[in-house]
Amino acid sequence: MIQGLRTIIVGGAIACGLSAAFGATSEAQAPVKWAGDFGPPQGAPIHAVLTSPPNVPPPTHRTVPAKVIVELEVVEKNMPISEGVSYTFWTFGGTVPGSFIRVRQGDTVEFHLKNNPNNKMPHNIDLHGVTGPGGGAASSFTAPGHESQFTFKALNEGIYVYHCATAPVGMHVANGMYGLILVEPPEGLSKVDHEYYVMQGDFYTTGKYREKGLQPFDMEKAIDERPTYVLFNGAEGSLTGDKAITAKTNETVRLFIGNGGPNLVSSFHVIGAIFDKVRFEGGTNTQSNVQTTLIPAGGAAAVEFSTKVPGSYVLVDHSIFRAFNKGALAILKVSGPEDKTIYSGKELDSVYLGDRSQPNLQAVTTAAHAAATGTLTLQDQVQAGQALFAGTCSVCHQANGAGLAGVFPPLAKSDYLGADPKRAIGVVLHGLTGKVSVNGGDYNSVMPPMNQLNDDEVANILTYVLNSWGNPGGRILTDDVKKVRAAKPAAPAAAH
Ligand code: HEC
Ligand SMILES: [Cu+2]
Repeated sequence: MIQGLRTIIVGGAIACGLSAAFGATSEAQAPVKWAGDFGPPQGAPIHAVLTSPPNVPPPTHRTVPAKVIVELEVVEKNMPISEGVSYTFWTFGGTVPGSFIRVRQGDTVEFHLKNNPNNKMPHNIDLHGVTGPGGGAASSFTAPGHESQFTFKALNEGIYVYHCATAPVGMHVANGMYGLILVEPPEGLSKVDHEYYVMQGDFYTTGKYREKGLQPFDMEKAIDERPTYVLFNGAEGSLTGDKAITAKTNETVRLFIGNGGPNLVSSFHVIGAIFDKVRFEGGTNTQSNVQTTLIPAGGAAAVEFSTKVPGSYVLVDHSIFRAFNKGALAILKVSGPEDKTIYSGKELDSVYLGDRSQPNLQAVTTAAHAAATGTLTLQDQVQAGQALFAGTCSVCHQANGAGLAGVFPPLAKSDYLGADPKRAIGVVLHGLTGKVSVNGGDYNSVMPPMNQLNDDEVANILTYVLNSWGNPGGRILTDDVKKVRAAKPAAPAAAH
């Protein structure tokens, strides 16, 4: 009875949600606890239509909750990021942003995350539309050549970001691991002539803006929040020229605009258009007559406007250097007859084209304090190193150092480590690729450089490793790390 009351109060915010909830309750004979839960899925399971940007799947046109199966594959691949410049993107479904997913509020979503066997990294997915730990991240951690499955009920309607949340999280996001999932309200969204999918992201390469060739990821720039590129849909020119999105005059356009970040907040603006309606922050409320809408990193909005005058409308991040000097520029081309009463002519086209997780922090604090007082004992180092290991290395080598057969070599009793403990410093700073043999097992994979760690941190992590899980003991000092770092400049944090 009390729970029923709760449904009424919570559901009262959305009239349609309320009536649908009631309908489902009486049919299914099961009490429904939360607004947005319209009872068990009905009918045969449906395979979700996934689309690549800038396309959006069609409306579900459903009036009852269904079981929806989503199959998403993570693919690591080289793609152009600008003219003559390529980058190793990590993608959900082969594109940046990842495939667009569309479900209806109340749907039960069975999610399959596949990690392509040619990939080098483990990945997972955190969907902001999920109610549950990590938004699914906890249940979807997937090694290369594996598949994970978890199920959630889409309780809240809205337009939600999803992203990879595997450590180092910032690096996975910076490499393009984000996308959007739309949870339609039960009555669907209002009909429009065009829906498009555009997502902003900031990118960090060791070379300068438009420096040619395959450009590696630059962890230092990422930490300093100094992007080389700020882009819509993962590449300069992804939505200009022949690839511009299009509409005719006197049509309605809805843009689902996401911001994957990892760092920047977008001041999203369409030059020459006023948004009639904005679902700001992706939520239920709308705002009218908006010029520029803020889209936080890890957030999204749906903007709507009508095309009254033909011409090229330029989508920008109005933090304007990003548009003209870092690539944050896309075009909506509107064709059709002029309406001189609204606009006289003369287009503007040519003018404008021109993780640290808590344990880590604690560890750093402990170590910094210890260093400041000159009391960094072996025990201090091991303790600081343990927390850092948990936040940095355990995602691959596992918390108990056992690794993952055939994918990540063990650090526990590692004969590779035992043969020469100090070479582990180079492994952490510069990464490791190519064939290695550890305890009789062969590995031929990639460990990305961890050169975001400072000398203290590397020393402490390795001291912890050497003193754990039956390893021989020993100590790595900050000075040892300093020497290795100086001897060979840290390779860019590339992961290919
Ligand atoms: C993204 C996954 C990943 C992370 C994170 C990672 N490693 Fe590795 N590590 C690997 C892989 C893969 C190899 C084997 C590389 C190869 O096949 O050439 C490896 C190899 C090693 C080796 C040499 C082989 C062995 O087992 O003794 C050491 C030592 C090592 N890693 C230490 C670390 C430490 C310390 C950290 C944290 C600072 C860390 N790794 C973080 C994936 C990772
Ligand atoms: Cu990932």
